[in-house]
Amino acid sequence: METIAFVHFSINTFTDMEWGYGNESPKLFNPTNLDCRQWVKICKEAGMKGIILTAKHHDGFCLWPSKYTEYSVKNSPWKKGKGDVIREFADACKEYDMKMGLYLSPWDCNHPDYGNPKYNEYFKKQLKELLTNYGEVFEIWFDGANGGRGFYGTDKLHTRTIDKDYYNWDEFEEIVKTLQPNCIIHGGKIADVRWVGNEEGYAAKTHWSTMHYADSYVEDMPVQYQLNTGHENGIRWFPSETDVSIRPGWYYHDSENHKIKSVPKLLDIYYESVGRNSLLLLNLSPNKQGRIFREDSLRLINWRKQLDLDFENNLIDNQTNFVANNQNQLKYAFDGDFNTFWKSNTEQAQIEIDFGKEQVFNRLVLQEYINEGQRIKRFTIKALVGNNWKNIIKGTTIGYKRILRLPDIATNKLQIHIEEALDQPLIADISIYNAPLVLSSPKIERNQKGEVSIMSPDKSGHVFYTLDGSDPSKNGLKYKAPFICDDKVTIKAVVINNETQGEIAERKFGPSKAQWKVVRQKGDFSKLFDGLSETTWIAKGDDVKSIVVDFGSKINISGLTYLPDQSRGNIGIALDFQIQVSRNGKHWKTMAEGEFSNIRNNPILQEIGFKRNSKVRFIKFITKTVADGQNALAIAELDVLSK
Ligand code: FUL
Repeated sequence: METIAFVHFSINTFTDMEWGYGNESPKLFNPTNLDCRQWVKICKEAGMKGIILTAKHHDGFCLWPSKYTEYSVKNSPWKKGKGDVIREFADACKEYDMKMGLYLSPWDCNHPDYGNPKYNEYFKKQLKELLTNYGEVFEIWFDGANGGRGFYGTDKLHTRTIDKDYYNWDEFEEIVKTLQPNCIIHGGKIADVRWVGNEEGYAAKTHWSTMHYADSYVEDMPVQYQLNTGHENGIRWFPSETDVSIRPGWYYHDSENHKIKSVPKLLDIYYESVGRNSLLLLNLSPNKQGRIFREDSLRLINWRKQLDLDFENNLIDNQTNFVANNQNQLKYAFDGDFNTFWKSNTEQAQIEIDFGKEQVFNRLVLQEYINEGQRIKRFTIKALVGNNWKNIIKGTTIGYKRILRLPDIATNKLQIHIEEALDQPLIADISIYNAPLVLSSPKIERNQKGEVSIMSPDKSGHVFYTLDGSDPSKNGLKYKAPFICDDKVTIKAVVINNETQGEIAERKFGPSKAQWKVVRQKGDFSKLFDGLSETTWIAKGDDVKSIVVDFGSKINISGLTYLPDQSRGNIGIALDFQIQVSRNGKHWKTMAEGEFSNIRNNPILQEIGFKRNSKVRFIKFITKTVADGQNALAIAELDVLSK
């Protein structure tokens, strides 16, 4: 299927949360203009082959009028309690010939029985409802996040944990496979597809569709890493799904409207998921109206348009000649048909492609015939440059699809050397393209001194910017070198190359940080305030669970932002917070307290707003729990909110 969509829409859309606690009133669910047809139509145009909708998220609120709970659309004002989002969604999918999938969270913060065995019965009944009443379901998504803080039908926020055998997975599987024999299961012990190990949108370059069963995973290696690469000798066909959101969060938040991923970023995600033998599951977040926001849909459609351009013209045509170690049925590797294949007679293989004239290319698509497994382990691509064969790139796995993104290469001839494989390679298809240039969206940064830099990897073209929130244009300010702008400001920038314009980047900055210091602690604090998400302050030790910042003078603030470590290892992620402020560094007042939702899997910028503005000189960020029990607290950037 290559690309499918996720839709996160529920009570969280109305409470501005990522993880609800299960006590949010169903009365809050009231989309003013819900239109599932709009979601499906956009996804169809964006080339998605299926859509998975959150029927029930961790808060327990049901988008359908389940017979087994009152916590659903039937107690919401939407359509006077007579509505059924799943029905509307199913009808829309049918109308547009789109495959329908459903997400059903096992974790349920609303249900009083959650945590004791009885809850399994409730879950099974809900599963049956969803798999019986709405037509064919191509995938059911059971989320891995399980147990935590919620109200669970009480009036107290508390934590419930479950043991590892809590769910009756075998019974769930029987229900799914009986009611919907073709339905793919994500999650739990009965999964058919695996999570890719992150929510950032990438599979590892070496990516096997095979894995061992969980009890044979490699010890002392993070599970997330193993999911990201797979196991070369895994005995189980367990391909991955790369789930990532078009926005920082999974649900819609007004505050993230300027953080929708750019087309170049979405292209990177495609190339690092589909292009690495994974399936892309890209999330959309309908807003309170119940519609996908204009900007998100434009990004999505423009992304697909660009992909269509990238793969518009296969440079392999009637003029192209091929030679291989085994000439027999070689044409099947070039017929654009995934169901036919060329089989090498040896485990090492070599294919030469002769264009018959010079061609410029920058994309090479390789596909194995996976019906008989994934076999290729190592390969090298060579091109004839002048009279010499030059190594262009070395790679490892291929699988269903591997897309190599290369700099422009001009050549008459190309060679694919398969150097190592688990068995004789079966090549389903090879195609070659010359994708057009896509201008990047520039990166805007401000350091502690207030110096602003605007960077773009595009050598051709110039950067233009504005400081007043308006859209930059060719006639506006042209960026030449870093400049000082040390106050609250919104900066927008764009790359323009003759008539071609990239996507506008936008950053909002708060008050000056020039005088900010950290009190009573060691370490390189410059990393906390340098405006760079890739540098991180790390404090090791059990006792380091807090940090105090002195602003140098009193400033007016309305909250704090915390950017967790952004490296792929994600060290020292705080799971909860308490924020205190002080005018003098002696008397402290607590302004906010709570847990970060989904921060372990999706360590995006966390914004903690205060109920009131406060004029203070000191701020203290305290955490009780660091992810994975680590003895370290790491912060890529600390900043304040100021209204
Ligand atoms: C995660 C959940 O906790 C998020 O809220 C989201 O639904 C994502 C797809 O999976 O584990």
